[in-house]
Amino acid sequence: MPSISSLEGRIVFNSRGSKTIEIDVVTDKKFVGRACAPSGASVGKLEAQSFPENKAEKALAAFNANREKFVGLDAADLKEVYDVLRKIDDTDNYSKIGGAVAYALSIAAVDSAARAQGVPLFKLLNPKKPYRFPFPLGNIIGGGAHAGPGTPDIQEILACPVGAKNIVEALEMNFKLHAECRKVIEKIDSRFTYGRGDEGAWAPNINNDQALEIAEKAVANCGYTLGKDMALGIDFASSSFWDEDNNVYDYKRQGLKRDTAEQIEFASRLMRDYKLIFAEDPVHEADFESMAVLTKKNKKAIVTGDDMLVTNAAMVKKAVGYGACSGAILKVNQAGSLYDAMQFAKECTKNGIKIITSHRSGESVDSHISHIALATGSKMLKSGVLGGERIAKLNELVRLSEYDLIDGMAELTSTT
Ligand code: 2PG
Ligand code: MG
Repeated sequence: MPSISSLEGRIVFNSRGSKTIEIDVVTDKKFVGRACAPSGASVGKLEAQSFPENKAEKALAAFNANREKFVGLDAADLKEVYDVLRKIDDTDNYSKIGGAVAYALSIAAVDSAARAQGVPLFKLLNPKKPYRFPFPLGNIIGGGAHAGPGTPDIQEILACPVGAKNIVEALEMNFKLHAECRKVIEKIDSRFTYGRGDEGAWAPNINNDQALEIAEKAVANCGYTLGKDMALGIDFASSSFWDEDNNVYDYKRQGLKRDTAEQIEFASRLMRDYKLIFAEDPVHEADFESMAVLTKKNKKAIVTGDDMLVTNAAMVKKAVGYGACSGAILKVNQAGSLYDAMQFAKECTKNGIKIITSHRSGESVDSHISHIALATGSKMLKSGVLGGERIAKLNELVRLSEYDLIDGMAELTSTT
Protein backbone atom coordinates (compact mmCIF):
# COMPACT_ATOMS: atom_id res chain seq x y z
CA MET A 1 0.00 0.00 0.00
CA PRO A 2 1.43 3.42 -0.98
CA SER A 3 1.35 5.24 2.35
CA ILE A 4 1.18 9.03 2.61
CA SER A 5 4.32 10.24 4.41
CA SER A 6 4.01 14.03 4.11
CA LEU A 7 2.01 16.84 2.50
CA GLU A 8 2.83 20.39 1.48
CA GLY A 9 0.38 23.08 0.38
CA ARG A 10 0.92 26.48 -1.21
CA ILE A 11 -0.89 29.30 -2.94
CA VAL A 12 -0.09 29.59 -6.65
CA PHE A 13 -1.82 31.31 -9.58
CA ASN A 14 -4.17 29.96 -12.24
CA SER A 15 -4.41 30.82 -15.94
CA ARG A 16 -6.39 33.97 -15.09
CA GLY A 17 -3.76 35.10 -12.60
CA SER A 18 -6.03 34.36 -9.63
CA LYS A 19 -4.85 32.69 -6.46
CA THR A 20 -5.44 29.00 -6.04
CA ILE A 21 -4.28 26.03 -3.96
CA GLU A 22 -1.62 23.54 -5.00
CA ILE A 23 -0.84 20.49 -2.88
CA ASP A 24 2.04 18.00 -2.95
CA VAL A 25 1.48 14.58 -1.45
CA VAL A 26 4.58 12.45 -0.81
CA THR A 27 4.04 8.70 -0.66
CA ASP A 28 6.52 6.18 0.79
CA LYS A 29 8.85 9.14 1.45
CA LYS A 30 9.80 9.55 -2.21
CA PHE A 31 6.92 9.58 -4.71
CA VAL A 32 5.63 13.11 -5.17
CA GLY A 33 2.12 13.69 -6.48
CA ARG A 34 1.03 17.24 -7.21
CA ALA A 35 -2.29 18.85 -8.11
CA CYS A 36 -3.51 22.41 -8.47
CA ALA A 37 -7.20 23.38 -8.16
CA PRO A 38 -8.90 25.04 -11.17
CA SER A 39 -11.75 27.54 -10.94
CA GLY A 40 -14.83 28.49 -12.96
CA ALA A 41 -16.19 31.83 -14.19
CA SER A 42 -19.72 30.52 -14.80
CA VAL A 43 -20.34 28.73 -11.54
CA GLY A 44 -23.32 26.56 -10.59
CA LYS A 45 -25.11 27.64 -7.41
CA LEU A 46 -24.65 24.22 -5.80
CA GLU A 47 -20.96 23.76 -6.57
CA ALA A 48 -18.37 23.18 -3.85
CA GLN A 49 -17.06 26.49 -2.57
CA SER A 50 -13.40 26.89 -3.54
CA PHE A 51 -12.19 28.71 -0.43
CA PRO A 52 -13.63 29.40 3.03
CA GLU A 53 -14.83 33.04 3.03
CA ASN A 54 -13.60 33.21 -0.59
CA LYS A 55 -9.99 33.56 0.52
CA ALA A 56 -7.25 31.21 -0.70
CA GLU A 57 -5.27 32.07 2.47
CA LYS A 58 -8.09 30.68 4.64
CA ALA A 59 -8.09 27.45 2.63
CA LEU A 60 -4.33 27.09 3.04
CA ALA A 61 -4.61 27.74 6.77
CA ALA A 62 -7.37 25.11 7.09
CA PHE A 63 -5.21 22.64 5.16
CA ASN A 64 -2.13 23.33 7.31
CA ALA A 65 -4.13 22.92 10.51
CA ASN A 66 -5.30 19.46 9.41
CA ARG A 67 -2.68 18.00 7.09
CA GLU A 68 -1.14 15.62 9.65
CA LYS A 69 -4.47 13.74 9.71
CA PHE A 70 -3.73 12.41 6.21
CA VAL A 71 -0.31 10.96 7.08
CA GLY A 72 -0.32 7.15 7.04
CA LEU A 73 -3.40 6.83 4.80
CA ASP A 74 -3.41 4.66 1.69
CA ALA A 75 -2.79 7.21 -1.07
CA ALA A 76 -4.49 4.96 -3.63
CA ASP A 77 -7.73 4.75 -1.65
CA LEU A 78 -9.99 7.64 -2.64
CA LYS A 79 -12.49 6.74 0.08
CA GLU A 80 -9.91 6.84 2.92
CA VAL A 81 -8.87 10.34 1.93
CA TYR A 82 -12.51 11.37 1.48
CA ASP A 83 -13.49 10.05 4.93
CA VAL A 84 -10.81 12.15 6.63
CA LEU A 85 -11.79 15.21 4.59
CA ARG A 86 -15.39 14.66 5.68
CA LYS A 87 -14.39 14.38 9.34
CA ILE A 88 -12.76 17.78 9.04
CA ASP A 89 -15.52 19.32 6.91
CA ASP A 90 -19.06 17.92 7.00
CA THR A 91 -20.65 20.79 5.04
CA ASP A 92 -22.40 20.04 1.71
CA ASN A 93 -20.10 22.38 -0.21
CA TYR A 94 -16.73 22.01 1.57
CA SER A 95 -17.04 25.54 2.89
CA LYS A 96 -14.85 24.85 5.95
CA ILE A 97 -11.72 23.49 4.27
CA GLY A 98 -12.49 24.68 0.74
CA GLY A 99 -13.26 22.71 -2.40
CA ALA A 100 -9.84 23.72 -3.74
CA VAL A 101 -8.14 21.80 -0.91
CA ALA A 102 -10.45 18.79 -1.39
CA TYR A 103 -9.63 18.82 -5.10
CA ALA A 104 -5.86 19.27 -4.86
CA LEU A 105 -5.38 16.87 -1.95
CA SER A 106 -7.50 14.04 -3.35
CA ILE A 107 -5.89 14.23 -6.79
CA ALA A 108 -2.31 14.70 -5.53
CA ALA A 109 -2.78 11.57 -3.37
CA VAL A 110 -3.70 9.31 -6.30
CA ASP A 111 -1.07 11.01 -8.46
CA SER A 112 1.62 9.99 -5.93
CA ALA A 113 0.08 6.50 -5.56
CA ALA A 114 0.22 5.96 -9.32
CA ARG A 115 3.90 6.94 -9.29
CA ALA A 116 4.57 4.60 -6.35
CA GLN A 117 2.87 1.72 -8.15
CA GLY A 118 4.42 2.53 -11.52
CA VAL A 119 1.05 2.62 -13.31
CA PRO A 120 -0.66 5.41 -15.26
CA LEU A 121 -3.21 7.29 -13.20
CA PHE A 122 -6.16 6.21 -15.37
CA LYS A 123 -5.34 2.56 -14.65
CA LEU A 124 -5.08 3.15 -10.93
CA LEU A 125 -8.50 4.84 -10.96
CA ASN A 126 -10.07 2.09 -13.02
CA PRO A 127 -8.09 -1.14 -13.40
CA LYS A 128 -10.55 -2.61 -15.89
CA LYS A 129 -10.59 -2.26 -19.69
CA PRO A 130 -11.97 -1.09 -22.02
CA TYR A 131 -10.35 2.33 -22.17
CA ARG A 132 -11.28 4.58 -25.06
CA PHE A 133 -10.15 8.05 -26.01
CA PRO A 134 -12.67 10.77 -25.34
CA PHE A 135 -13.35 13.06 -28.31
CA PRO A 136 -11.74 16.45 -27.64
CA LEU A 137 -14.43 19.14 -27.48
CA GLY A 138 -12.60 22.21 -28.79
CA ASN A 139 -13.91 25.65 -27.94
CA ILE A 140 -13.74 27.58 -31.23
CA ILE A 141 -15.83 30.74 -30.67
CA GLY A 142 -16.57 32.10 -27.22
CA GLY A 143 -18.52 34.71 -25.36
CA GLY A 144 -20.52 34.94 -22.13
CA ALA A 145 -18.52 34.91 -18.90
CA HIS A 146 -15.34 33.90 -20.77
CA ALA A 147 -15.03 36.94 -23.01
CA GLY A 148 -15.73 40.67 -23.05
CA PRO A 149 -18.48 43.00 -24.26
CA GLY A 150 -19.57 42.61 -27.87
CA THR A 151 -18.98 38.87 -27.94
CA PRO A 152 -21.89 36.37 -28.12
CA ASP A 153 -24.11 35.84 -25.05
CA ILE A 154 -23.68 32.10 -25.63
CA GLN A 155 -20.54 31.01 -23.80
CA GLU A 156 -19.03 28.42 -26.13
CA ILE A 157 -19.36 27.12 -29.69
CA LEU A 158 -17.59 23.77 -29.65
CA ALA A 159 -16.06 21.43 -32.21
CA CYS A 160 -16.25 17.65 -31.96
CA PRO A 161 -14.27 15.82 -34.65
CA VAL A 162 -16.62 12.83 -34.81
CA GLY A 163 -15.03 11.39 -37.95
CA ALA A 164 -11.52 11.22 -36.49
CA LYS A 165 -10.01 7.77 -36.37
CA ASN A 166 -7.48 8.46 -33.66
CA ILE A 167 -6.70 11.06 -31.05
CA VAL A 168 -3.96 12.86 -33.00
CA GLU A 169 -6.22 13.24 -36.02
CA ALA A 170 -9.00 14.47 -33.72
CA LEU A 171 -6.78 17.19 -32.27
CA GLU A 172 -5.48 18.25 -35.68
CA MET A 173 -9.04 18.59 -36.97
CA ASN A 174 -9.98 20.87 -34.05
CA PHE A 175 -6.92 23.08 -34.51
CA LYS A 176 -7.57 23.32 -38.25
CA LEU A 177 -11.18 24.35 -37.68
CA HIS A 178 -10.18 26.88 -35.03
CA ALA A 179 -7.67 28.47 -37.43
CA GLU A 180 -10.25 28.52 -40.22
CA CYS A 181 -12.77 30.25 -37.96
CA ARG A 182 -10.34 33.15 -37.62
CA LYS A 183 -10.20 33.57 -41.37
CA VAL A 184 -13.99 33.57 -41.64
CA ILE A 185 -14.28 36.11 -38.81
CA GLU A 186 -11.72 38.37 -40.53
CA LYS A 187 -13.82 38.43 -43.67
CA ILE A 188 -16.76 39.76 -41.65
CA ASP A 189 -14.75 42.10 -39.44
CA SER A 190 -11.56 43.46 -40.97
CA ARG A 191 -10.68 45.05 -37.61
CA PHE A 192 -10.74 41.73 -35.72
CA THR A 193 -7.80 41.77 -33.31
CA TYR A 194 -7.47 37.97 -32.92
CA GLY A 195 -8.68 38.34 -29.34
CA ARG A 196 -9.36 35.08 -27.52
CA GLY A 197 -11.37 34.26 -24.41
CA ASP A 198 -10.31 32.37 -21.29
CA GLU A 199 -10.14 28.98 -23.04
CA GLY A 200 -8.48 30.01 -26.31
CA ALA A 201 -11.68 30.39 -28.36
CA TRP A 202 -11.93 33.43 -30.64
CA ALA A 203 -13.78 36.29 -28.96
CA PRO A 204 -15.11 38.36 -31.87
CA ASN A 205 -17.54 41.25 -31.91
CA ILE A 206 -20.50 39.25 -33.27
CA ASN A 207 -23.86 37.97 -32.11
CA ASN A 208 -25.00 34.41 -31.36
CA ASP A 209 -26.46 33.72 -34.81
CA GLN A 210 -23.35 34.97 -36.58
CA ALA A 211 -21.15 32.79 -34.33
CA LEU A 212 -22.95 29.65 -35.48
CA GLU A 213 -22.94 30.72 -39.12
CA ILE A 214 -19.18 31.34 -38.92
CA ALA A 215 -18.60 27.92 -37.35
CA GLU A 216 -20.70 26.22 -40.04
CA LYS A 217 -18.87 28.09 -42.81
CA ALA A 218 -15.48 27.19 -41.33
CA VAL A 219 -16.47 23.50 -41.19
CA ALA A 220 -17.31 23.62 -44.92
CA ASN A 221 -14.14 25.57 -45.80
CA CYS A 222 -12.07 22.87 -44.10
CA GLY A 223 -13.68 20.31 -46.42
CA TYR A 224 -15.53 18.60 -43.58
CA THR A 225 -19.12 17.42 -43.78
CA LEU A 226 -21.09 18.83 -40.86
CA GLY A 227 -22.25 16.10 -38.51
CA LYS A 228 -20.19 13.44 -40.27
CA ASP A 229 -16.53 14.48 -40.09
CA MET A 230 -16.96 17.40 -37.75
CA ALA A 231 -19.91 18.10 -35.49
CA LEU A 232 -20.67 21.26 -33.54
CA GLY A 233 -21.77 21.68 -29.96
CA ILE A 234 -22.83 24.58 -27.74
CA ASP A 235 -22.42 25.40 -24.08
CA PHE A 236 -25.22 27.92 -23.61
CA ALA A 237 -24.31 28.40 -19.92
CA SER A 238 -27.79 29.84 -19.84
CA SER A 239 -27.94 30.35 -16.06
CA SER A 240 -25.55 33.23 -16.66
CA PHE A 241 -28.18 35.17 -18.66
CA TRP A 242 -31.33 33.86 -16.95
CA ASP A 243 -33.11 36.77 -15.29
CA GLU A 244 -35.00 35.08 -12.46
CA ASP A 245 -36.85 38.21 -11.40
CA ASN A 246 -38.49 38.56 -14.80
CA ASN A 247 -38.47 34.91 -15.88
CA VAL A 248 -36.64 35.56 -19.13
CA TYR A 249 -33.40 34.66 -20.81
CA ASP A 250 -31.86 38.06 -21.32
CA TYR A 251 -29.53 38.04 -24.34
CA LYS A 252 -28.22 41.49 -23.41
CA ARG A 253 -25.41 41.61 -25.96
CA GLN A 254 -27.74 40.73 -28.81
CA GLY A 255 -30.51 42.87 -27.32
CA LEU A 256 -33.30 40.30 -27.12
CA LYS A 257 -35.18 38.32 -24.48
CA ARG A 258 -36.68 34.83 -24.65
CA ASP A 259 -39.18 33.31 -22.27
CA THR A 260 -38.86 29.64 -21.35
CA ALA A 261 -40.95 28.34 -24.24
CA GLU A 262 -38.98 30.49 -26.68
CA GLN A 263 -35.70 29.33 -25.20
CA ILE A 264 -36.72 25.68 -25.63
CA GLU A 265 -37.69 26.42 -29.22
CA PHE A 266 -34.45 28.33 -29.88
CA ALA A 267 -32.23 25.59 -28.42
CA SER A 268 -34.11 22.88 -30.34
CA ARG A 269 -33.83 24.85 -33.56
CA LEU A 270 -30.07 25.18 -33.17
CA MET A 271 -29.74 21.47 -32.39
CA ARG A 272 -31.70 20.66 -35.54
CA ASP A 273 -30.30 23.25 -37.98
CA TYR A 274 -26.68 22.75 -37.03
CA LYS A 275 -26.96 18.99 -36.36
CA LEU A 276 -25.49 19.59 -32.93
CA ILE A 277 -23.96 16.61 -31.21
CA PHE A 278 -23.79 18.39 -27.87
CA ALA A 279 -25.92 21.00 -26.10
CA GLU A 280 -24.90 22.02 -22.57
CA ASP A 281 -27.08 23.94 -20.11
CA PRO A 282 -29.61 25.06 -22.74
CA VAL A 283 -31.91 26.08 -19.89
CA HIS A 284 -31.07 27.48 -16.47
CA GLU A 285 -29.79 25.21 -13.73
CA ALA A 286 -33.02 24.83 -11.75
CA ASP A 287 -35.32 24.09 -14.70
CA PHE A 288 -35.30 20.28 -14.79
CA GLU A 289 -38.71 20.21 -16.48
CA SER A 290 -37.60 22.14 -19.54
CA MET A 291 -34.39 20.15 -19.64
CA ALA A 292 -36.51 16.98 -19.76
CA VAL A 293 -38.51 18.42 -22.68
CA LEU A 294 -35.31 19.18 -24.57
CA THR A 295 -33.78 15.78 -23.77
CA LYS A 296 -36.83 13.92 -25.07
CA LYS A 297 -37.22 16.13 -28.12
CA ASN A 298 -33.60 16.03 -29.27
CA LYS A 299 -32.35 12.47 -29.25
CA LYS A 300 -29.48 13.11 -31.66
CA ALA A 301 -27.76 15.64 -29.41
CA ILE A 302 -26.21 14.87 -26.05
CA VAL A 303 -28.31 17.23 -23.93
CA THR A 304 -25.95 17.90 -21.08
CA GLY A 305 -26.19 19.26 -17.56
CA ASP A 306 -23.28 21.23 -16.13
CA ASP A 307 -24.50 23.94 -13.71
CA MET A 308 -27.62 21.79 -13.40
CA LEU A 309 -25.83 18.66 -12.14
CA VAL A 310 -22.74 20.22 -10.52
CA THR A 311 -20.95 16.81 -10.54
CA ASN A 312 -23.24 15.68 -7.75
CA ALA A 313 -24.66 12.11 -7.69
CA ALA A 314 -27.85 13.28 -5.94
CA MET A 315 -28.54 15.75 -8.76
CA VAL A 316 -28.16 12.94 -11.31
CA LYS A 317 -30.85 11.00 -9.42
CA LYS A 318 -33.04 14.08 -9.52
CA ALA A 319 -32.48 14.53 -13.28
CA VAL A 320 -33.26 10.85 -13.92
CA GLY A 321 -36.54 11.33 -12.05
CA TYR A 322 -37.50 14.05 -14.54
CA GLY A 323 -36.07 12.29 -17.59
CA ALA A 324 -33.70 15.24 -17.97
CA CYS A 325 -30.12 15.08 -19.40
CA SER A 326 -28.59 12.53 -21.74
CA GLY A 327 -25.14 13.87 -20.87
CA ALA A 328 -23.37 15.10 -17.76
CA ILE A 329 -20.34 17.32 -17.30
CA LEU A 330 -17.83 15.99 -14.77
CA LYS A 331 -15.73 18.70 -13.12
CA VAL A 332 -13.99 17.41 -10.02
CA ASN A 333 -13.84 20.82 -8.38
CA GLN A 334 -17.62 21.25 -8.60
CA ALA A 335 -17.90 18.14 -6.43
CA GLY A 336 -14.89 18.83 -4.17
CA SER A 337 -12.93 15.59 -3.91
CA LEU A 338 -12.17 13.01 -6.57
CA TYR A 339 -14.13 10.43 -4.56
CA ASP A 340 -17.29 12.57 -4.86
CA ALA A 341 -16.71 12.93 -8.61
CA MET A 342 -16.21 9.18 -9.09
CA GLN A 343 -19.51 8.51 -7.25
CA PHE A 344 -21.16 10.93 -9.68
CA ALA A 345 -19.60 9.08 -12.63
CA LYS A 346 -20.96 5.77 -11.30
CA GLU A 347 -24.45 7.20 -11.02
CA CYS A 348 -24.28 8.55 -14.58
CA THR A 349 -23.06 5.23 -15.98
CA LYS A 350 -25.75 3.34 -14.09
CA ASN A 351 -28.40 5.50 -15.71
CA GLY A 352 -26.98 5.54 -19.24
CA ILE A 353 -26.01 9.22 -19.05
CA LYS A 354 -22.92 10.03 -21.11
CA ILE A 355 -20.04 11.59 -19.20
CA ILE A 356 -18.09 14.56 -20.53
CA THR A 357 -15.07 15.30 -18.34
CA SER A 358 -14.24 18.99 -18.31
CA HIS A 359 -11.63 21.58 -17.43
CA ARG A 360 -12.55 24.95 -15.87
CA SER A 361 -12.01 28.32 -17.50
CA GLY A 362 -9.36 29.12 -14.85
CA GLU A 363 -6.83 26.29 -15.12
CA SER A 364 -3.31 25.07 -14.35
CA VAL A 365 -1.00 23.03 -16.59
CA ASP A 366 -2.05 19.82 -14.80
CA SER A 367 -3.33 17.00 -16.98
CA HIS A 368 -5.08 14.71 -14.49
CA ILE A 369 -8.44 15.26 -16.16
CA SER A 370 -7.22 13.42 -19.27
CA HIS A 371 -6.74 10.32 -17.08
CA ILE A 372 -10.03 10.88 -15.28
CA ALA A 373 -11.80 11.00 -18.66
CA LEU A 374 -10.32 7.63 -19.63
CA ALA A 375 -11.02 6.06 -16.23
CA THR A 376 -14.67 7.17 -16.23
CA GLY A 377 -15.38 6.10 -19.83
CA SER A 378 -16.06 9.72 -20.80
CA LYS A 379 -17.25 10.20 -24.36
CA MET A 380 -15.65 13.63 -24.62
CA LEU A 381 -13.03 15.76 -22.92
CA LYS A 382 -13.83 19.44 -22.81
CA SER A 383 -10.50 21.19 -22.65
CA GLY A 384 -10.71 24.45 -24.57
CA VAL A 385 -8.45 24.71 -27.56
CA LEU A 386 -5.25 26.75 -27.40
CA GLY A 387 -3.12 28.04 -24.51
CA GLY A 388 -0.57 26.03 -22.52
CA GLU A 389 -3.03 25.03 -19.81
CA ARG A 390 -5.46 23.65 -22.43
CA ILE A 391 -2.79 21.97 -24.59
CA ALA A 392 -1.36 20.27 -21.47
CA LYS A 393 -4.45 18.08 -21.21
CA LEU A 394 -4.60 17.40 -24.95
CA ASN A 395 -0.91 16.50 -25.20
CA GLU A 396 -1.38 14.08 -22.31
CA LEU A 397 -3.91 12.25 -24.49
CA VAL A 398 -1.26 12.08 -27.22
CA ARG A 399 1.23 10.58 -24.74
CA LEU A 400 -1.37 8.10 -23.54
CA SER A 401 -1.77 6.85 -27.10
CA GLU A 402 1.59 5.10 -26.54
CA TYR A 403 -0.24 2.61 -24.29
CA ASP A 404 -1.59 -0.41 -26.13
CA LEU A 405 -4.22 -0.64 -23.42
CA ILE A 406 -6.48 1.94 -25.09
CA ASP A 407 -8.89 0.69 -27.75
CA GLY A 408 -9.44 3.62 -30.10
CA MET A 409 -11.97 6.42 -29.85
CA ALA A 410 -15.08 6.43 -27.66
CA GLU A 411 -18.34 5.24 -29.19
CA LEU A 412 -20.54 8.29 -29.16
CA THR A 413 -23.76 6.45 -29.81
CA SER A 414 -23.45 3.84 -27.07
CA THR A 415 -23.58 4.53 -23.35
CA THR A 416 -21.01 1.90 -22.34
C1 2PG B 1 -18.27 25.52 -18.39
C2 2PG B 1 -16.86 25.81 -17.99
C3 2PG B 1 -15.78 25.22 -18.83
P1 2PG B 1 -16.36 27.64 -16.21
O1 2PG B 1 -19.19 26.31 -18.17
O2 2PG B 1 -18.55 24.43 -18.86
O3 2PG B 1 -15.88 25.57 -20.18
O4 2PG B 1 -16.66 27.17 -17.72
O5 2PG B 1 -15.17 26.89 -15.76
O6 2PG B 1 -16.15 29.11 -16.30
O7 2PG B 1 -17.57 27.27 -15.41
MG1 MG C 1 -20.74 24.74 -18.86
